[in-house]
Amino acid sequence: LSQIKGVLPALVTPFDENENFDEGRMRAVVDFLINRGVDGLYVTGSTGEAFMMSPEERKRALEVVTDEVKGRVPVIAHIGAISTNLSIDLAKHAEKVGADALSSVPPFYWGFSQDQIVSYYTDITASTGLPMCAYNVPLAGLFGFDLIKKLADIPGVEGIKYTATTHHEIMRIKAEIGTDFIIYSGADEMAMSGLAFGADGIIGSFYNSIPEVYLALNAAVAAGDMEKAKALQEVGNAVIFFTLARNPIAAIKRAMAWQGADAGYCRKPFGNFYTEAEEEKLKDEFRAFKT
Ligand code: NAY
Repeated sequence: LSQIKGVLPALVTPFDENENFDEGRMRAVVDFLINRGVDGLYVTGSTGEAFMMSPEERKRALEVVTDEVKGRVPVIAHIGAISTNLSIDLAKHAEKVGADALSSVPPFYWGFSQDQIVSYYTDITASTGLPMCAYNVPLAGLFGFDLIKKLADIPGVEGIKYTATTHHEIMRIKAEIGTDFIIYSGADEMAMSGLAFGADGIIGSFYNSIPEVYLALNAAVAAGDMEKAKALQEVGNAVIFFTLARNPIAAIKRAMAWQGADAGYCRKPFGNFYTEAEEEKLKDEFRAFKT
């Protein structure tokens, strides 16, 4: 994971009007983001609507991405599922089709014990030669520092995608686990503090639609220009907080379409902006939006 740093969109998965995976749009989106300078792609995560897709569809989406990327940027494949066997199947496939790293949410829904979560990551990382980035996200149940330490001891677990907002823990991970344990900050609205507290990169939904803001923010933090980073974070947050109140993934997909890469539509029960009138209303609301 030490080779994968910077700004990585948690890639959207384009679906067409009938909710079928849209390979053409997927390829166009990948090129659009690489041309805009992103440092890598995080595929079939929560922003990629993975949990609304069948395993076959997840595999197909990843195949299309790695085929289109052709090694231009690193690809992290999110292979998380509740069943270890299913995750292993997805992980092996990800390795076969050329992903550079794996990531996984912990098994969720039933409230698994720490031992069960450790076994889950141990079994998956043993099944391939790819590095694993564990995924600490409130939606799947936060780890807590003790569990992060246990996960970091598993051979192959080389880092964490840290989507919790307790950024002081980023410092603690670097101090107590080690600076070579790679951390990606996952809350876009706090990208500046994640990076300032020591994260090696940022992975998030809004790097699909406004990557330049965050590429500039990442560079500003690296250069120690906190005034500039703060100003950029404010620009990003205006977009984020507007969007979060309005079917965020669908709105991000339309915002990409307005910029030349039509990312299609979401799967239900997410809503969509299908008509021109709906899109115009969204644009009007955004013009009128004050943070
Ligand atoms: C993924 O797996 O798609 C992600 O990386 C998601 C990261 C996002 N967090 C969640 C909980 O969806 O980008 C963030 C998030 O959309 C943003 O910070 C706005 O809250």
